Amino acid sequence: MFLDETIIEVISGKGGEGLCSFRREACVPNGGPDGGDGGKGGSVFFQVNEQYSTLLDMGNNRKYKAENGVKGGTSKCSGKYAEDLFVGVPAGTLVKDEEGRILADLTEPGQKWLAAQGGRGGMGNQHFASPRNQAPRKTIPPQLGERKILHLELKLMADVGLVGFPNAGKSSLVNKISSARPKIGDYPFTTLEPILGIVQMGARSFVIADIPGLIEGAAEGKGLGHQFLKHIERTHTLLFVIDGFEDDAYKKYVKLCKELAAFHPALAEKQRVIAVNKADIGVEKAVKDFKKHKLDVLVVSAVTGQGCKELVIALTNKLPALHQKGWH
Ligand SMILES: Nc1nc2c(ncn2[C@@H]2O[C@H](COP(=O)(O)OP(=O)(O)OP(=O)(O)O)[C@@H](O)[C@H]2O)c(=O)[nH]1
Ligand SMILES: [Mg+2]
Repeated sequence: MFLDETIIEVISGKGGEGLCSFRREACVPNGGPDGGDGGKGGSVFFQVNEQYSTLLDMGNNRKYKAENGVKGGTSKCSGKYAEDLFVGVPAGTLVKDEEGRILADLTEPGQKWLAAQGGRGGMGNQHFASPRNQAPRKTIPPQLGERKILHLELKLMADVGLVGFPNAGKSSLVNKISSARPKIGDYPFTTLEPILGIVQMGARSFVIADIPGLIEGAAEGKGLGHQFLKHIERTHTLLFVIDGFEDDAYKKYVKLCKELAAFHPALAEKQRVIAVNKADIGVEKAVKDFKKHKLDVLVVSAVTGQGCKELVIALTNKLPALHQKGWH
């Protein structure tokens, strides 16, 4: 259900041509054949890169082509091998062919998979002299590169989980800051199952999970949200979404914390960001209450977009160090 997918084209390099040439030196009138072999074409490999968490991190390049091998030289010199091309993919990438057959399941950091084999270099005429033919013009042509269309699929794992009471505006925020378009409604329990969205910020991206609203007693099984708390157990950060228009917003936050701790103490210990939503209709009282309790909050409006950029930056700053490498 939560699939990130893309289709890419990989093309390996053609081998270099083998050369047909003959030794020419002042005192050797009929020099033998000395055409060198062509270099091998570059192969295309996929390699798991831990800095990537979604296929978007691969960038917009949908075509990966390795260089061709270089033609053989005179004096039996071989042409240069082309370098292999390594394409970074996130861990958990499944590679399929156009018919949907699984070709590779790339899970381990650093794991490599040969996506397209570089072509063998051609053979120069140096190899074909025989007693009957001292001046062969024969060469063996190089192998062409391979061209493949590959389908990449990634089962997304959420980095950030949204928690809040029904109607707080979780789905509206997800809608605003991510690629997902969950349903929004002015009634509780609009969201019935978790939805994942990708948030992109510059060259980096992360995954957020919108889950149904929690209600008091969720830990004992009331409402819907508790069934889905397990979906956010593996996230590293929780985004608390609070309806700041409500007078008892701070109290609701405390209740939410209690519910989470009752469900699983580890949830209460996760890093958190608190977003006081609905700034466009007035959240001053709520913000004051949070301040009184020395809690930092971000004031946002999912409707006008106020504070949403700051929210994305705050969430990005919570990404584990590994994710931040290569961040620019
Ligand atoms: N004025 C205003 N209304 C908002 C804002 N964010 C959400 N809403 C409204 O609040 C209502 C609930 O929004 P949702 O995004 O569906 O809330 P939710 O937290 O996902 O709700 P559940 O899925 O039921 O838990 C909708 O009518 C939204 O239009 C906001 O920033 N300002
Ligand atoms: Mg919702």
